[in-house]
Amino acid sequence: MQFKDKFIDLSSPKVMGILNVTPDSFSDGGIFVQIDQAFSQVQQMVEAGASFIDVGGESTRPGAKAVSEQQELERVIPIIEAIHQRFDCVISIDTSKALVMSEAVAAGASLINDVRALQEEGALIAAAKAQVPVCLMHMQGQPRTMQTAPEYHDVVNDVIEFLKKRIDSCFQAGIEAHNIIVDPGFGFGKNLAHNYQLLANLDKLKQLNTAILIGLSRKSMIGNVVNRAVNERLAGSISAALLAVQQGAQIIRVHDVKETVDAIKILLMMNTYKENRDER
Ligand code: 8Y7
Repeated sequence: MQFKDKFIDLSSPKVMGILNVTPDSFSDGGIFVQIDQAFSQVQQMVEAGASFIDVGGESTRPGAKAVSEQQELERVIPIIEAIHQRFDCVISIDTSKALVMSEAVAAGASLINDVRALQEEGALIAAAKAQVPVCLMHMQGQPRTMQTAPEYHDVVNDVIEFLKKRIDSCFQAGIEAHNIIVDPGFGFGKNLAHNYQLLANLDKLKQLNTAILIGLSRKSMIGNVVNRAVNERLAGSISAALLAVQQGAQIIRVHDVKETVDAIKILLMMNTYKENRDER
C-alpha cells in the first residue's frame, strides 16, 4: 500500500505504535517538553519495528469528553511536523475532524485513522482531497456513551454491512479501494461477547477486499478475561493480536511494539512451514 512517497508491503503484517499525546499539553512543561517525550517514544517504537505511528489528540476512550478543533490541532500538528522531520515511518493521524485531517496530512501524516469512518461533516471530502489511505473503523454510538448498552442483530454481519456502506461512500467520493483499510473497532460500542464474536470471525472481513487493521492492545476485552489492570495486559494483548494476524489482520495497533513484533515473527516463522507442508 502506498503512503505518499512510502510503500508498505502488507503481504506480511505490520505494527502500528500508539503515540500518547498528553491531554494537558501545556501544563507539564510546555510544548517542547512534550515534543521531546514524543520523540523518545517514537524512536523506541520505530527501532522496535513499528511501520506506523498513530498520533491522536482526541481521547476516544469510553466516557471521554469532546475536544475542540483548535485544541486537537494544537496538540497534534507540531508533533507530526517534528516526527516527519526525524523519523522514517508512516505517520497516521487519529482524528474524525476534516480540518485536522487536511492539516495533519500537510504536516506529514500519510494515513487517516478515523474511528467515525469519515461520517463527520466534511471528513469524506477532506480525506479524498488528501489522497492518502484511510482507515474506516466501526463504532456503535459515541465514545461518551457507547458502552452503556451496545446492541446488535448479528454483530459480525452488522459490522460488515456498516463497513460496506462506508466503503461505498468512499468510492462515491473518489477514494479508491487500494486506499481503504477497514477495522471492526474492538471495544467501540461492543460488550465482551460482541468483541469475541468479532475476533472469532475476523477472517470474514476479507470479503471486503480491503486491508484490515485491528486494535485491541490493553483493552477491556483483554482485561475482563485475564482479570488484570491496564498495565498488566501484555500477554493477553499479544495473544489476541496473534489470533487476529492468523485470520488476516495486516496492521496491528499496539502500545507494546517490541513485544508484538517478536510474537508476530514467531507466527510468521511457523507459517512458512505451514505453506510448504503439502509440497514435501
Ligand atoms: C482503536 C483506534 C483507538 C482501534 C483504530 C484504545 C484511536 C482506544 N482504538 N483506531 N483508536 N482501531 N483504527 O484503547 O481499535 O487504544 S483508541
